[in-house]
Amino acid sequence: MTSSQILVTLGGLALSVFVAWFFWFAPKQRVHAAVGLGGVQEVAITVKGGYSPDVIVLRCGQPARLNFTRQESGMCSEQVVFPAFGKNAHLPEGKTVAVEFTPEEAGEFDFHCQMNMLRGKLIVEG
Ligand SMILES: [Cu+2]
Repeated sequence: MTSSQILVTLGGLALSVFVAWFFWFAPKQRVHAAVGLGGVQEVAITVKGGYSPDVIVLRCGQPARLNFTRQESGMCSEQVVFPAFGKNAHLPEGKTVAVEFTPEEAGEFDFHCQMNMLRGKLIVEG
């Protein structure tokens, strides 16, 4: 190994550690949906290296609209999936895409990118 190879390896390691920290230990942003016109609970979510906010509190039995705006071009975050609600959406860069559904039962439900790398959570309160 040359010294530059070692540097690249160390840089890669440092990056991996940072990514692991970022996904597992970084403080989560928790947000309650605001109820707007027509009783729709709405939240704006920015997609950039993750979902922000990534913990969203919704009320049960009320229609919800999550407005995703993707501010990056990486393939990873191109798609957002809500397995519990049978929903997914394509997120073109720079556009706001609404995902709409009505949570019918209380509980915690994950949403994630297609590869399950970026993750967020919906907390539905009864
Ligand atoms: Cu991904």
